[in-house]
Amino acid sequence: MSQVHGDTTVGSATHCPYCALQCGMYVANGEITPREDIPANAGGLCQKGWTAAELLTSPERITTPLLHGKPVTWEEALDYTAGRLRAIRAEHGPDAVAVFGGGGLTNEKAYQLGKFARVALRTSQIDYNGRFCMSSAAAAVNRAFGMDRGLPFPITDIGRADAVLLAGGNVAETMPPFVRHLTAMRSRGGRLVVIDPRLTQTARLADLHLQATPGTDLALALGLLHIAVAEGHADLGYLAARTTGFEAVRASVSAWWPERVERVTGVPVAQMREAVRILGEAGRAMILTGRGAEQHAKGTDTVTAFVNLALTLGLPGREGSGYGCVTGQGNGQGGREHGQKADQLPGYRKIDDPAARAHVAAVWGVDPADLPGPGRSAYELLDALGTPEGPRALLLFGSNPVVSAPRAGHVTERLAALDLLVVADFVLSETAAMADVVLPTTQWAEESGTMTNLEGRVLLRRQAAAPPPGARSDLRILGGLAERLGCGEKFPADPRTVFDELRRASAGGIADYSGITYERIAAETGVFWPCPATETAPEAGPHPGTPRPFLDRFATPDGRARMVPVDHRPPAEDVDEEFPLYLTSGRVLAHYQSGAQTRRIRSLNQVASEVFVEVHPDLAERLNVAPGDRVRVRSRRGAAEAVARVNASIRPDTVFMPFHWEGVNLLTNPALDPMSRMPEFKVCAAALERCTGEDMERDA
Ligand SMILES: Nc1nc2c(c(=O)[nH]1)N[C@H]1C(S)=C(S)[C@@H](COP(=O)(O)OP(=O)(O)OC[C@H]3O[C@@H](n4cnc5c(=O)[nH]c(N)nc54)[C@H](O)[C@@H]3O)O[C@H]1N2
Ligand SMILES: Nc1nc2c(c(=O)[nH]1)N[C@H]1C(S)=C(S)[C@@H](COP(=O)(O)OP(=O)(O)OC[C@H]3O[C@@H](n4cnc5c(=O)[nH]c(N)nc54)[C@H](O)[C@@H]3O)O[C@H]1N2
Ligand code: SF4
Ligand SMILES: [Mo]
Repeated sequence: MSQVHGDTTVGSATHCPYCALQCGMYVANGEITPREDIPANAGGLCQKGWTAAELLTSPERITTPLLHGKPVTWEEALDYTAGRLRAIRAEHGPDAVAVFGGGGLTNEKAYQLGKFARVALRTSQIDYNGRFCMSSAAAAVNRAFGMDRGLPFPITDIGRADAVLLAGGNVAETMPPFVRHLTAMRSRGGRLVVIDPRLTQTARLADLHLQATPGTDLALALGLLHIAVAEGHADLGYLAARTTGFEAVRASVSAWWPERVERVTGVPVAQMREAVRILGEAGRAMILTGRGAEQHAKGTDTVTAFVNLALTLGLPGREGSGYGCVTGQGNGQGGREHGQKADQLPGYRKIDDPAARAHVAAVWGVDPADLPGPGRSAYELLDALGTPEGPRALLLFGSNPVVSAPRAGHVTERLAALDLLVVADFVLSETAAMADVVLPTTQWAEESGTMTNLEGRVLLRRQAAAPPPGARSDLRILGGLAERLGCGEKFPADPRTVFDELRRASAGGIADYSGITYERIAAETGVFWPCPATETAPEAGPHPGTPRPFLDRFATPDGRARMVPVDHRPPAEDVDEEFPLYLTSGRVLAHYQSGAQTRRIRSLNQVASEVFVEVHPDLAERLNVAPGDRVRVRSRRGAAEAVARVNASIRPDTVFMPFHWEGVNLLTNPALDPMSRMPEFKVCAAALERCTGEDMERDA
């Protein structure tokens, strides 16, 4: 599609449909080439990015609405849906209808979905899959810094650091072009430390790999902090000037002497000391966390412990140093700012804050008293579906919980118990296949909108291809439903119109987008939030955006970072005789998330076509398992079969399964973090055995 003169929303320069790196790419006539002008990828792409256009024209694409599996017209699908929603609401009240969103949705969609729930449905029951993603890091940095921006610095700062500690992130497989920033750092003499129970592709790049037992990062961080204090690396001047609470934190780590931490984590004392030396002696250092450290029932406290370590070393708010969470989904950052979260209104406002309610209600043209309060968090919402107290209808945009939710067998039962399940998607995902109504949507390259990448840089995805007849954008679908619910005028389908309203709704909030326009993003290759509109002081010129928000002060009332003492505790479910192995989970390069998209791309599916479990050779020998054997992995929640991959890069007490296929989430433990409501995806107790001939016959 050629550039329409003067229209910034159409053109070949756009961004990848997948992860939070949001690599810049050109899409023209089905061909993808990388953009050089976007710093996150600067000319790089991973194989998922290179092949992303294939799904635009895939025969597996759905382009006709389905009602109970049968093709129907849009009028029929929307009339039916709105009629059922009205009936369910009339019989059971507004909270009987729930909404589930996704961190892959554009800012405009995430905003509109939150508004749709509160204004068109008047339900409190909305949450999204970001709860399963970076919510623990978000809770921890909100507590510490008063603001949650994944990386509070440009990604290129990483290349200029002298040391990086990466806890539980495998960027070599999850964001391959990210590696160039780590390589840039190392080529300048900087050092990389990685914490991971597996010797991953990322850990292979590291100068030091701490191969901790799953679920023990909190103890490890406390141990590193203990050593940092004992060896004189605490930056007392910085701590006095920029933080509160250090004394309590110092007292709380005194009991975490190195030998004790070694017993809990399996990491040798000498390696801990080396890690602290690398960080403590670096001029500029960074501590980063990924899902490995965060997706635990103690994820918030674990991230807090790493933040405390960073603060003790004097890193956050110093140019070139800091703490950051490596956000995951394409719009994982923006998706958590604009109101699709149960407790939230646009601009990263709290839904229970009267001033926030008044501001947003004015933008929406409703009475603040009519806005619902906070609803259930993602897993609690899924768990309540179809129960006497819970929602009876669910509208789902941008997630595939049948594969990706913890204890997915149970979640699938809950979805089946609904009176109405409506799924908007462009493929028939495992979840869409269960739906009463499937609404076929346009895809990333066929629509425009903004995405906020892992740095907090707001980017413009331009429309680069024409949508197939039959598909409608999520915004148009929401507009069509709103019209039938009597408030269509409040739900325009044009992304720019929605963005302009989002700007007003976010004005004055923590994530203030009011000074960001499509034109500015296009001209500047992105704008960092917060970026307030400065119309009140025109002589000051437009606000430049905020690449490094903490240089002068943190976003807390007194401007200081809050250090909060935390303590280690074992996983929600520890190993025992019956379930003697730690089971952890994560990703492989070729597939994205639940695989709904990438399992439908031929070349990616050829590289990785079935679920496997990684097993250490010693464990394999003990269990009489050979490479390639079919094995059964069991937990207290269920059982799943997988092909054994025997390799020495994993701890002998741990097995790993990717979650891109149905399998591992039949086993995972939905124990939730008390603050973030994050489920414990990254550790549960499991057992493994070779499948017998009988199993194979039964499965055949
Ligand atoms: N290829 C690919 N890339 C992706 C995605 C994808 O699905 N596929 N998804 C995107 C999204 S949404 C996200 S959130 C990011 C996630 O990006 P990452 O956080 O890098 O991904 P994971 O593979 O989930 O987990 C990272 C590592 O944590 C390790 N780990 C497991 N348990 C523990 C533990 O207890 N402690 C520690 N320290 N480490 C542990 C695992 O061995 C794994 O290597 O990736 C994004 N990019
Ligand atoms: N065991 C285990 N489970 C995990 C994790 C783990 O590490 N281990 N990680 C968790 C994490 S970090 C995440 S982020 C979740 C992700 O898991 P999911 O929430 O299931 O994410 P996706 O697989 O990306 O599902 C997105 C769905 O929405 C569709 N879609 C994509 N874009 C759009 C759009 O713009 N509009 C609409 N209507 N549909 C769209 C896609 O086709 C796909 O079907 O999984 C979590 N589950
Ligand atoms: S790293 Fe992420 S954004 Fe970049 S091409 Fe791969 S999937 Fe797309
Ligand atoms: Mo994620």
